[in-house]
Amino acid sequence: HSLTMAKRDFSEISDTCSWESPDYEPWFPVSEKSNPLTRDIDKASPNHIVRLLAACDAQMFQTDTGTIYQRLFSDSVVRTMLEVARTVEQILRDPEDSLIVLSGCGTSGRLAFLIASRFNRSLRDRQQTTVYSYIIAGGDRALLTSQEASEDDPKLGILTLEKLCEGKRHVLFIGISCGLSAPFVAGQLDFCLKHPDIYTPVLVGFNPVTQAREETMPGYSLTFREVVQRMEEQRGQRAFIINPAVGPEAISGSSRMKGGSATKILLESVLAAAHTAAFTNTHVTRRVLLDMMRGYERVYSVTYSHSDQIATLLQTAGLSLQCGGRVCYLSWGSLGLVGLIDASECIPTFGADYEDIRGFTSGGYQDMDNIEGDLTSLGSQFCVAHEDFVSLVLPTLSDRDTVLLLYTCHDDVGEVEKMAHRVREKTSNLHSLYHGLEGDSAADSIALLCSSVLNITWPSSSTVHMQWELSSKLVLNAVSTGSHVLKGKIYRNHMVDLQVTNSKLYHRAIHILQKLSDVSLTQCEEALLKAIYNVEQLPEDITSAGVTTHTLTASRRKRVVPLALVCLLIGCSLSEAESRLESHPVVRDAVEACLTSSQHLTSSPGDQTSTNQ
Ligand code: F1P
Repeated sequence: HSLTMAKRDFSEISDTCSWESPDYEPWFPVSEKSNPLTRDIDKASPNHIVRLLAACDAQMFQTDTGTIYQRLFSDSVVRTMLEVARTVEQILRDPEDSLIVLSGCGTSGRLAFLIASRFNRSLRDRQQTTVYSYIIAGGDRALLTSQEASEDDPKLGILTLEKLCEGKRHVLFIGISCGLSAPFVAGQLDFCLKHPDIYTPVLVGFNPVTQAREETMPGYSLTFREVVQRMEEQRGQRAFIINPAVGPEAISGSSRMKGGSATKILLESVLAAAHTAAFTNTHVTRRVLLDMMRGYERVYSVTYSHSDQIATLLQTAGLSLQCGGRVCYLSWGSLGLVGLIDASECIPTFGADYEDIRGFTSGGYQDMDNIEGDLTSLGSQFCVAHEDFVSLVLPTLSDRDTVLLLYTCHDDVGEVEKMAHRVREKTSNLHSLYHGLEGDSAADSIALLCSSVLNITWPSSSTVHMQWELSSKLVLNAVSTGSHVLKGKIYRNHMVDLQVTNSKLYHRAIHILQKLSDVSLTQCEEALLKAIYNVEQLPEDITSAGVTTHTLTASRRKRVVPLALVCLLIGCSLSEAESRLESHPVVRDAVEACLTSSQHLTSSPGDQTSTNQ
């Protein structure tokens, strides 16, 4: 029922210019293309934003349309998933000296952690040896903050993998890079190919192999694409590539959204199918795998059948951000990590302050089970327990702030209610997201304290926890993305004020500048470098330096892309661009004001299409 409802609801949003056409932004891989559906998301109402996000997410489950792109349910993809699941199954049957490593950068590393922890917990519950481990570029602090520079280092990837796997006889290495782009992961995959006696590499990403990144990697002789080509030569035996296309992100390049969701769907389906087989003494079948994937498709539909409530949340969060307030996610149990992850991604994605959207989880680090343990001593940003919320945020909480409770029927509802009362003393802007099972009823006492309630009911199943996580991820992604759209952080469907902290983001910034200013890539790169180094002329030592030097410098500067854009649009100096940006603190307004005045400058006096500001 809900599936048809979701399909009907979003049918008005249709894609007149398909991203699958070979002529559509051919210079970009799918993961970096702009989604034709969301071209005007920056001007949409909260309700419409949710509908647009739902339509984009629906692309994850679209079937093969006969183009060059294979999709989640394509035969070739399911077949490879099945092969990987069988390898996992073998390891589960004979776990001695074996390891399954999930590795990635940024969101991909966070999901590696989330998935590895979940399946280790499931092994522990069965009194089995744990076999999973994770690697995130930049170490555990990257679980909560952006450490994107390590992403560019293939040798660091290799060293970390070697150290983790010391003494192992068999390692199944799952490298996740949504864009088939992270050098950290490419180095690890290449290392695995060179040691086939121990390592079997699996690559998970969402571009065709022909769109893997071609740029040279610092201190390495191969490109990501060349590593993938070598994997292809071994494909199906000693190397596996799972790379369906899921369509461009709603906000261009924001792979934390569909990229992250599809990673979760793919890998959890593979691992859950392997666990079922190993512990029921059967073999992994295509049916079990497909059932899992269809289950996730239902999660998508059920979640977005609550679009109106999601829109309410997004609107209230947007209002908080607009008036300098904060948004806090207070989660219990397994939803804790999902909240922490979504909140922490706002810093690199939207240039947000860590206090803008912040997550807290009931058990703090005790529940997280991360390799490096309690990270609280690293600073306030790493204080993630409910106690921290009570001491750091609660005292100054007001109606300007939004608080969202996230819990399920498996959590201690009494605890949730206690917290709801404490928050309610400070703000009436309290909301809840609750996942329950068919047959049980949500706690009315909590609902009475909240100004909006989103209750989702699920049929009972052994994998329902993972479904709750995905559902919560979709809701929170919509809330954090939508509220930043409402704050004016997005222009069309581009995040213009991105942090240029690694080479992928450096190149993305140049392409955004090119798209919006319509001048050559070379001119855009020059403008970007001037903004990064804060110079009006580029000396030889800057132009001859490498991208790593540029991104290191950029990480200490603010608003470099908007600055470069204003310079390009108006042809002005950096200092003039600075003052123009100061008078338009909202990036979208600044861009629009410049576009209007540049149109005015270039149009003939009688041109009626130019708008005078
Ligand atoms: C990894 C990643 C993203 C992050 C940002 C920089 O991307 O860290 O998670 O949001 O875009 O890159 P990928 O290797 O999964 O493509």
